[in-house]
Amino acid sequence: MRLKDDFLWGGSIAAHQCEGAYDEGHKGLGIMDLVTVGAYGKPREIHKQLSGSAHYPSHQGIDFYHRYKEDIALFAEMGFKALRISIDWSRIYPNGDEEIPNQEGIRFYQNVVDELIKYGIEPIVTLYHFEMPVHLVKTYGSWVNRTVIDNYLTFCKTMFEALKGKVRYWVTFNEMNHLDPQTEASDIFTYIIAGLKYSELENKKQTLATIGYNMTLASCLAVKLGHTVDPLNQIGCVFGIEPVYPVDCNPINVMNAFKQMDRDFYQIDAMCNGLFPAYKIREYQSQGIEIAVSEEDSKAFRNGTIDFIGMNYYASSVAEYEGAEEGKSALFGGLQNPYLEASKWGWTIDPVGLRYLLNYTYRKYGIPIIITENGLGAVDQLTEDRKIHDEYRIDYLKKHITQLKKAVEIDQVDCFGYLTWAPIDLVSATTGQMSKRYGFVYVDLDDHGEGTTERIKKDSFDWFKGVIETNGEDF
Ligand code: BGP
Repeated sequence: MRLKDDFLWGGSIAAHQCEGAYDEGHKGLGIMDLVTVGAYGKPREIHKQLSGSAHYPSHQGIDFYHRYKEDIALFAEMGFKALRISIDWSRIYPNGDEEIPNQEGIRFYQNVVDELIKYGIEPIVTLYHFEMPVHLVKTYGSWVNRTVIDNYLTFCKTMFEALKGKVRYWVTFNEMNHLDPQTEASDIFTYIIAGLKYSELENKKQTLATIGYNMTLASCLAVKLGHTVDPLNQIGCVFGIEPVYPVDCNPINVMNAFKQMDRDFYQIDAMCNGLFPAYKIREYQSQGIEIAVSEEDSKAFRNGTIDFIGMNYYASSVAEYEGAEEGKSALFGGLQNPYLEASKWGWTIDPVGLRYLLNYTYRKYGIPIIITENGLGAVDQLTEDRKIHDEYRIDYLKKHITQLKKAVEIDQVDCFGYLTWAPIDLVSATTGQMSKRYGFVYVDLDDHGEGTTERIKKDSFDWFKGVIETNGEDF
């Protein structure tokens, strides 16, 4: 079986990483508007409020807010079939809990979606990609509080209605799976997902479990809502998953790897099986964590199963030896795999891991999967004649697409799209850097926000165009 004729080739971007214009169009302050750029190897700083001397990359992004037409035209030139965007919650409800939405924010996303449709590009819309209004964190304590679920649903309803008939594919959340009470989290990760600093949480395990539960519940309720607004809506959730390999074949280490990888799946279990998994509740109870699933919640899980799974895939990890304090992902300085190379930021490059993950997930749930993010963060050199020869990026993507095709053609996985992160350079989520570049299109901006913002096609631009033209048959 070949890739489907309507296979969705394209890319993914997120509002807070590309739009900029953080205080235009009556936008409120979002949590990512308070995070600075990090130096190499150093985490980004998180502020409680705007501080004059700090440099906040999200304040200008790559100015997509004003230049979206130009950028979408470039995606169309590559022949994109789909673009995944996110809606910045704080553009629609500046504080998150108003009764009336901000029309200017709605209009902006309607315009972006219309622009995509103009070129026959399928919009895929993420409703939560780390863009929570700061006010919701300050007033209600973020996802720990169920009031925020109601606020989120109000926001979802507004967008389902505003884009009805134009958007068919929706994503409730991006990567809610990174918070698990079993693992020591980094400040930046709990902050990105929920606007809270890990080191400042009082009852860490209970808080992370509650957030994980409430977000899962919110996703299920949003799925139900979206299906009610328009039964034609296809609604999924996106997870950032790394295959976790055992460090050797000692059974205890194999068990260790299983446990570490399994942590990322309980929410997908809930969303696909229509039931919050009993094993998770029992595990929580054994650790003194209380999660109570009411009758009403059970009904919400039952009625809110997803239509597809979105997978963000960058790297695989190696589990620590039994007895090690905790398992760290390769994304955050965990053990390196001696068989694999890694990017400058230490993320392992593992194309076969993509085939493994697609197989693993499809066999577990049997519903369609779309790769919602995959790409290589690298430092690109602009030559004197203003070109970027990014053969390393082409090599990375080529190898991953080859494995994806094996998963579809040999292993019969139902995968309906491949979206690269990110088709245009934008601000990195974990580091805040511009110099960690992913795009087919170079954006002339440095880590300090200096530059012309000019867009320049890299060598990978024409290469990816060819991939799409031949539906992945020739590249
Ligand atoms: C994913 C996020 C994206 C994106 C990507 C790359 O986890 O969904 O928002 O940023 O990672 O990460 P980074 O930008 O830190 O290189």
